[in-house]
Parts: sequence; C-alpha cells; structure tokens
Amino acid sequence: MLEGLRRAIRGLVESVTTEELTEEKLEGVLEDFRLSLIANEVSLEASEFLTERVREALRGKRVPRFSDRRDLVTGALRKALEEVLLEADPDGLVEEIRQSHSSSGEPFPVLFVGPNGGGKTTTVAKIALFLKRNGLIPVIACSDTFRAAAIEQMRALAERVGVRCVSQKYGADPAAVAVDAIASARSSRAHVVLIDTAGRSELNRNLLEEMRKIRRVAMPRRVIYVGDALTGNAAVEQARQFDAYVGLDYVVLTKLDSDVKGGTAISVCYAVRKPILFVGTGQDLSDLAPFSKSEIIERVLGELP
Ligand SMILES: Nc1nc2c(ncn2[C@@H]2O[C@H](COP(=O)(O)OP(=O)(O)OP(=O)(O)O)[C@@H](O)[C@H]2O)c(=O)[nH]1
Ligand SMILES: [Mg+2]
Repeated sequence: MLEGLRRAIRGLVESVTTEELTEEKLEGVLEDFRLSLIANEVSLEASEFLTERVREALRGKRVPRFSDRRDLVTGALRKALEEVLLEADPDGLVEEIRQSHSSSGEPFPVLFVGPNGGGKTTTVAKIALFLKRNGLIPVIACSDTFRAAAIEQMRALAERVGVRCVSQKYGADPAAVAVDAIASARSSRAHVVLIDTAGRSELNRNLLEEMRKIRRVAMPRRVIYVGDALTGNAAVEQARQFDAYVGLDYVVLTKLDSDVKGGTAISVCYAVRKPILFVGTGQDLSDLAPFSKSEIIERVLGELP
C-alpha cells in the first residue's frame, strides 16, 4: 500500500540531501517531485499545494547540513499532510447513533452513494457488521433497484452479516424502498438503516437526481461517499459532483489493499474537505479499517534515509 507516494517523497528527500541546491536546481527538484506526486494519483491542486509547502520550507534558506534539510522537508510535508488529510472516528458515529436512538426512538438513516463498482454494496455490509459488533441493530435498504442482481447481492451479504434487509422489485422507486426500510426499522426498534444505492458507469445527471430524491424523501442523517482508491482522479471528480449535488458527510475509500500509488486519499480530502471514515482493505466483510491520518503519514514519511 502507498509505495508510490513513499517513493516520491523518498526521491525528493534524496535529492535535497545529496546535492548542493542553487535556486535553479531547487526548482528542478521541486518540479520532479510535483510530477511524481501526480503520477501517484495526487491531484494537480493537491500536488501544487504540497510542493509549495516544500518550496516555502527551503527557499532562500542557506542550510548547509544535509540532515537539517531533510528535517525541513519532512517537517513541512508532515505539517501539510496533517492539514490536508481529514479523519473521522467511527466510534464517534456509533455513539451518535446510540444517543440519537435512545433520545428519539427513531432509526438513524445513512445513505451510501458513489460510482458504479466503487464498493458501495460491500461497504454497506462491512459497516453493518461493524455496527452490529458495537451492539447496534442495523437494517439494510436495497435501494439499488437498477442493476441486475444487485438485490440478490445485497441480500446474500446481509444474510452473512445476520442483519435484516428490506427490498422491493427491480425498477421500484429507490426512495420508496428507503422509506419502507426506515418504517420497518422503526417498528422493530432497530438503531440504524443503511441505504445501498445504484451506481452508473457514466456519472450522469439522472443518477445524481435519483440520489437527491432519496435524500429529500428518506432524510438520511449522514451521507457517505464510497469511492475506489484505484480510480484516482475519477474518484475525486465524482466525489466533488456527489458533494455538490447531494451533499456528503463522510468518505469511505475502498481497495486500499491493491493501491500501490496512494494519492487518492490526499486528493479526495483536498477536493471535498470531508473526512474519511473508513478504508476498505479487502473483499472480506471484516476488511474495513478506520482511516488513520497519523498511520498514513507514518507510512509515507517514516524512516526515510
Ligand atoms: N480488494 C478489494 N475489493 C473490494 C473492496 N471493496 C469492494 N471490493 C470489490 O469490488 C467489487 C465491487 O464492489 P461492490 O460492493 O459490488 O460495488 P458497488 O459500488 O456496489 O457496485 P454497483 O452496485 O455496481 O454500483 C466487488 O468485487 C468487491 O468485492 C476492497 O476494499 N478491497
Ligand atoms: Mg452495489
């Protein structure tokens, strides 16, 4: 995971700690760094931001000792990443659901949105398991009434987790399915409703309108964007659109287990300024981990030469 990003930073550190840097040379080193970030799925804007932070740390400074220069660079990057990356605490969400349910008796609806194949259905099941392990009773709403076999897929996963799943026929109104599930959760005194929705291969207006309608009708307390880390800039662009159209509270980034580049988390946080709640780390139901800023920073900056 994240080797690419680590290599980009290592390359930068190596350059600044082995060469005498004239202003001109420094610009060349910074440009190489910027391009290596971009090659590892860090968006254009976020790459510029990080590069600028390194430039500020080094520019105009005569730092004769190489080890001091390394510390300046890694210190600047550490600070910049601290600023860009945003994390949300899953235990905080559990507590909020619990408190909301005990004070109102109402289930807490959570809407999952995202592009086709990003991992929504799998993530809904993983989060259902996480919530169940934390003593909450989830109900799942199959509001993907669009894709062939989506309902069977969700039902099979829900069965493995051991949670109830509310569905209707294919072609049914996804918002009506969500409302149905919320009513069913209310009568069974379940704590939380997880609403799985459809994706489309092309992000289009229809899908965004459909999500907006579910939001209006089902009134979720939280909206979670599920994006595939491997798709890099596409995931960022989609997150931006879902945020503009539907409004997002959290991000879940999936497939981090196969993500050798590693820049998507930085890019998504930089673009939509929403915290990452979880990352997906595999296909199993327990392959879900809280997103830890300090862990990511350690992974890319730790033990550099
Ligand atoms: N390696 C890995 N695979 C994952 C992860 N999350 C999901 N997947 C896989 O990605 C594929 C698509 O996942 P789904 O959950 O069906 O994606 P979706 O967003 O619901 O897709 P649509 O319903 O078609 O929009 C499946 O094969 C999942 O097993 C992850 O964190 N790591
Ligand atoms: Mg799905």
